[in-house]
Amino acid sequence: EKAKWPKETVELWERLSKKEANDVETVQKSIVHHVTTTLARAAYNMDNFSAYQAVALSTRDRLISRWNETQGQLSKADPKRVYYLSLEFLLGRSMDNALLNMGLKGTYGKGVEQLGFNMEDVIESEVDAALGNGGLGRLAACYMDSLATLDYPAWGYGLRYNYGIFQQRIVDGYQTEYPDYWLNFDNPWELPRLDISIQISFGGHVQSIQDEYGVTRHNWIPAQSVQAIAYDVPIPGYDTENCNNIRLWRSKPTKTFDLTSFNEGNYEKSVEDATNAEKITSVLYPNDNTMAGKELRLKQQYFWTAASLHDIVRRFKKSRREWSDFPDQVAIQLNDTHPTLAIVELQRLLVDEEMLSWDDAWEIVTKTFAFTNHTVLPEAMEKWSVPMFEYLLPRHLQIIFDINLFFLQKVEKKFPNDRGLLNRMSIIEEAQPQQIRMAHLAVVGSHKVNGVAALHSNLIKTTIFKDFVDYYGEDKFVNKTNGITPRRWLHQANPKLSKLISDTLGSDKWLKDLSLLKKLTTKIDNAEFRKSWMAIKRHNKVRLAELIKIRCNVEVSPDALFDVQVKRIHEYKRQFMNILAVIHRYRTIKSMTASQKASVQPRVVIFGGKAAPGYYIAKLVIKLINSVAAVVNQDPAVGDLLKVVFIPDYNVSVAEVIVPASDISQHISTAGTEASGTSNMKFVLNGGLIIGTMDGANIEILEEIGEENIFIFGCLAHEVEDLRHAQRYRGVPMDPALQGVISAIEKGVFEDPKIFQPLISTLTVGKDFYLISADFASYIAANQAVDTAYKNQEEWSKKSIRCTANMGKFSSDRSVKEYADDIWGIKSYPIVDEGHM
Ligand code: CBF
Repeated sequence: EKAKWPKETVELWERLSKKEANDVETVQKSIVHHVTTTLARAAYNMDNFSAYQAVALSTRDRLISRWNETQGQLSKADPKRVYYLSLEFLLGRSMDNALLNMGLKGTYGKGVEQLGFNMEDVIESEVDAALGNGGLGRLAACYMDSLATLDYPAWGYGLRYNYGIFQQRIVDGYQTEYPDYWLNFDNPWELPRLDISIQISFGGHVQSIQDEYGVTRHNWIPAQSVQAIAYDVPIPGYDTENCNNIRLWRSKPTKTFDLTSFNEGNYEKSVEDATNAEKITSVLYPNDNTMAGKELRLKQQYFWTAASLHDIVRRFKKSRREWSDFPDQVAIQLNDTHPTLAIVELQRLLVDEEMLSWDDAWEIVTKTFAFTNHTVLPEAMEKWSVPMFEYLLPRHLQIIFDINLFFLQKVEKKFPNDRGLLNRMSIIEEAQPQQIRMAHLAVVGSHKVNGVAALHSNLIKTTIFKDFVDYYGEDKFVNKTNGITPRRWLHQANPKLSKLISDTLGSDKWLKDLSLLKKLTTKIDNAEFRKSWMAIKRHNKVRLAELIKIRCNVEVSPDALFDVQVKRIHEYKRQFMNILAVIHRYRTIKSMTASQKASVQPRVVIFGGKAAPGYYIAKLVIKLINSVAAVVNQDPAVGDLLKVVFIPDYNVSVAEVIVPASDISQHISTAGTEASGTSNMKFVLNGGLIIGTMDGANIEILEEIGEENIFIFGCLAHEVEDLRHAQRYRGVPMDPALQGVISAIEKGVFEDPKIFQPLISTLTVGKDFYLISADFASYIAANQAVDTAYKNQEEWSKKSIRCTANMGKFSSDRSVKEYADDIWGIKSYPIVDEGHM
C-alpha cells in the first residue's frame, strides 16, 4: 500500500510515527498531556481518580502502538490463528498488569511519585472489569495472558456487557445485589471500532426453493435485526512485543430498523425497539454452574457467535484461499457450551450463503471447532426449548435437526437396533417441549473435546459423554488441566514474594518458565531464607487485616492462622460445611477451661463470594456465616481464638489481596463435583497450604507438592454414589458432631432458627446430596491437623516453600501450549519491534 504514496510523504509518516522513548520524563510528559488536554483538568486540582485516568490513557497509548504493530504484522504474515469464544472474560484491573507486562511499572511508578501521587493509590482507583462469574471467566483471562506472552496469534471474542457481575452488599447479614456501573466513566482499556458493525438477524421464517440444479436451497427471511459494534481490548504479553486482542461486541439498533417505526409516526415504538436492541448486551447473567433458560440469554449467544463468525470469515476471505483451507487457517475454541451456536452458524454460512455441499461444509466445521467442558453438574447443562429456539432462529433449528439426523443415522449404523442409545445420544431431548442439548451438539460438531483436570476429563468420559466415547473412540476426548498466569497471580499480586524469588534464583526467568521455581527447594533448609519468606507472608496478612477492618469492621490479628474460603457460593462447594465446622470449633472452645484454651491455635476464618441472586439456599449460607460471625466475634469467652468474617463483593482485585495472605485455604467440594478449581492453584503458588477433597485439580496439586504438604479428607469420587445410596435407603444416621452443631442452630444460638430451617433440612438423612454428614468427621480431623501443623512454624515455612516450588505445572503457559500443540495446531509468531507508534 505504501507504494501508492510519494516517497516524501512516506518518509514524513515514518518519521512522525516513531515510538515514544521509555524514560521517566517522556512518560511524565504524556501523563501531563493527558491531564491537560484529554481530561481538561488543571495540574494542581487532581484527585487519585483523575491521576489514574491520565496514567491509564498514557499507558493505553503505548499499548495501542504494540497492538497496531502486532495486528499489522499478523495481517501480512497471515498465520493460523486461534479464536477463543468465551461469554465471560474476568479481566479485573488492567493498568498494573499492562505496565508490568510491558516492563514499564518502574518508570511509571517513579514518574507518578514525582508528580505527587502514590502509585498504589492510583492503581487502586481503577474499577474491575467484572465481565464474568468466576472460574470459567477468570480462566479465559489467564489464557489470554498466556497466549499473548507465548506469541500465539490469538483473538478472544466475547460480549461487552453494560453491567458486569452485580455488586454484592451485605445488609443485615443478607446478600443484596446492586448494578455494577463499571462504564460510568470512559473505559480506557477498550478501543471502540465504530466502523466495524455487523448486522445480526433474528426471527422470521425460512423459504425453501429448488435451484436450477434441483437442489433445495434455504433462504432465511428474518423479522428483525440489530447491529453488533466491535470494541477491542488490547492484551499485552509479558516481556514480548506481542499484543493480542479481545473483541467484545455491543448491540445497537440498526438505523433502518429505527427509522421504519419512526417514519410510520410511531416514535414511542421506535424508541422501544432501540432499547430492546441495546438490551442484548446490557447484562451478564449472574449464574455460575447453573443454566438460565431465558430468551434474552439465547439472543446473547446467537448475537455474539454470529458477529464473531462473520468477523472470522471476513478475515479469512481476505486471503482468497479455498474454503477447504479454512481449518488450516482458523481454530475456534468453544469455552463451554455457551458458544455452541457458532457450529450451526458456520454450517449455515457455508451451505446457504457460500453454496458448499452439506458434507463439504460439515467437514470444514468439524475440523475447525474444539470444545472445552467445564462441569458435570446436571443443573449447568445448557438446553434450549425447541419452540423458543424456532421462534428466534428458525433456519438454525432446521440445521440442528439435520445435523442430528445425519449423526444418529451413523450411530444406528455402528450400533444397530439400540433405541435407548439413540435417545441418549440425540441432540434433541424428547421432553415436553423438546429440548436442544447443547453439550451433545458441541461434541458432535467438534474434533476434540476436553475436560479441565485429569479427574474431570476421566469423569466426562465415563458419565455425560460415555456413549460418545464408545462411538467416536477415546482419541477425541482429551484432558487439558487448567492453569493460572504467574504474572498476575504472583508477580503482580505478591510483589515482595516475586522479588524474593527473583533475587534467590538470580533472574526473573521463572515468570515465563514456572518450572524454574523448583530450584527454591534448595533453600528450604536455609533459616534466613525461611525468615524472609514468612516475613512476606506476615506483611501480606497485615494488608489483608487492614482490608478486613475497612470492609467488615472487625479487628483480626495477623498472628492468627488465616483460613480462607473465597469462591462462588454453591452447595457443591460446601461453604455450608465450613461454617458448620466453625460452629463446632466455637462450641469446643466455649466448653474449654482456661488452661485448655491456652493451647488453642487462634484462627481467622475468612469467607467471600457471590451467590446467584435467585439461589435461595446459597444466599441463606451467606446469612448463616454472617449470623455466626456476629455472635462469635463478640463473645469474650472466645476472644482472638476465633474470628469469622465475610468479605463483601469478592472480585479479582480483592482476590489479589486475599490470595497472598492465606495460610490455609479451603477447596472442599464433594468429590467429583468441582471440575478443576483454579483458586487452589493461586493459593499454593503463593505459599499457602490447602485443605481439600480428592476433587478437581486438588488431586494433581497433591501429586506435584507431595501428600505431606496438603490436608486431604473426605470420600472419593467413586464412593459418592454408594454413600448417597446408603444414606437414602439404609438410613445412615447423621454424624454426632454435626448433630450437636445443628441442635445449637435450632436452639437459636445464632439468631432466629426459623431463618435457617430450609438450609438445615438439606441435611436431613437421605437428602444430604453433597454428603456433608459423611465427610464431617474427617473434615474436623483435617482442620485439627492444620492447627497442629501450624504451631510448628519452622516446619510450616518449609511446607510453604515446597508448595510454591512445585507449582510449575499449573502455569497457564503450560495449558495453552498443550492446547496449541494438541488441539489448535498453531505456532508462535513473535512480533518484531519496528519502532512504530
Ligand atoms: O475450568 C474453569 C472453571 O470453570 C468452572 O468455574 C465452571 O464454571 N464450570 C468450574 O466450576 C471450575 O471447577 C473450573 O475450574
